Amino acid sequence: MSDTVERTFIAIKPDGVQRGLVAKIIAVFEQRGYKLVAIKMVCPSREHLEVHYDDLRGKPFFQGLIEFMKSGPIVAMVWEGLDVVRQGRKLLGATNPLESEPGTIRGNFAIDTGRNVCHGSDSVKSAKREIAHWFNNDELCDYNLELKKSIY
Ligand code: RTP
Repeated sequence: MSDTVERTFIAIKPDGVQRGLVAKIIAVFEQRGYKLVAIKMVCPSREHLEVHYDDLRGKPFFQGLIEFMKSGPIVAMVWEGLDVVRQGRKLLGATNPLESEPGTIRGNFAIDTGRNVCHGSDSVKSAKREIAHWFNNDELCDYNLELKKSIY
């Protein structure tokens, strides 16, 4: 992978998995033209989730958030492409679903901040930390997207 190509960590939270939204969320990123370089279904430990959400430890909703994230499997993914960290957040929509625009994933599928279907890294620095936290290097695939690009 070239250093100039970004990667971001996107997770489909337990509510997104249980509501059968996995394929729809993947399609949003695929159709935009981003490249899926890693994917797995996981039931992470409390400790793993607490490290993932380390910057929110002081928040009143922290324990509830961890309980919710432990309530079922999560689909963890890494997506690659130009500006994918910022664009990924746009595709997800605002954290508070009441502020997320229709057409975004949260704007289409969520009405509750605590059940907002998906997570996306909020900066390139966070993305690097989160990808390393959820994936081993040998789980990240390098492949050529030329064939797919030529379809569009
Ligand atoms: P995420 O990490 O899940 O992508 O969400 P985010 O960056 O958009 O928002 P963040 O502030 O990092 O919050 C992480 C998740 O915590 C839940 N939350 N609940 N009850 C509340 O006021 C509240 N605020 C945040 C949401 O599920 C949010 O996605």
